[in-house]
Amino acid sequence: MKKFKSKILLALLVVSMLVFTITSKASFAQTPVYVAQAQIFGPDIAGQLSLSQDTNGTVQVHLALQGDPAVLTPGLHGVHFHEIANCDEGAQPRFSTAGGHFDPGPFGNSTPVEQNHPYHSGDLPNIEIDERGEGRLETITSRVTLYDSPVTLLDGDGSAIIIHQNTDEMIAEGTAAQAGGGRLACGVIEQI
Ligand SMILES: [Cu+2]
Repeated sequence: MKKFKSKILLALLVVSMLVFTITSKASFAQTPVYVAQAQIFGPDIAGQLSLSQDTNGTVQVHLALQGDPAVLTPGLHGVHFHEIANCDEGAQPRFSTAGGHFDPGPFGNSTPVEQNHPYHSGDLPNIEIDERGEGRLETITSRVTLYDSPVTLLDGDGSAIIIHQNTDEMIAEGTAAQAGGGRLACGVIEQI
């Protein structure tokens, strides 16, 4: 009788494990993942941005940059999402067509950049560039989405990523130079 009971228990265990495996696989398959990318360019600089977001809300940010170390100098460079998907290298100043920092609201203020900085939706940590002019930034942000929402990067006029000449010192109500200064490189963010 004892043996029979343990066999039933074993059978129940196997069945419940099977059910768990099947249902967990099904729920994984149903989880939507949103992805976007940008090809980054600037004088003597190239790079790649990859973004992905699942239903837990955070956006995974993978940024890789390579450039002439005389331009993309070793050290920390400011990185932000900017409010318009327009990277015009010939604009004066360069890449000003991308507008200010992405900051849709409800109390958003992208221009001048000092307002709301470093609390803009589009503000990101600096990227560290090495002696060879190369660097990677791996981070997350919960301030933006890749799906339809009040803070989606893929809004009517799209968004861009900008790499700055200076370090973003993350100073509230500081100067434009303290928020990164000139624009070295830009990439239009596209859904894939
Ligand atoms: Cu910026």
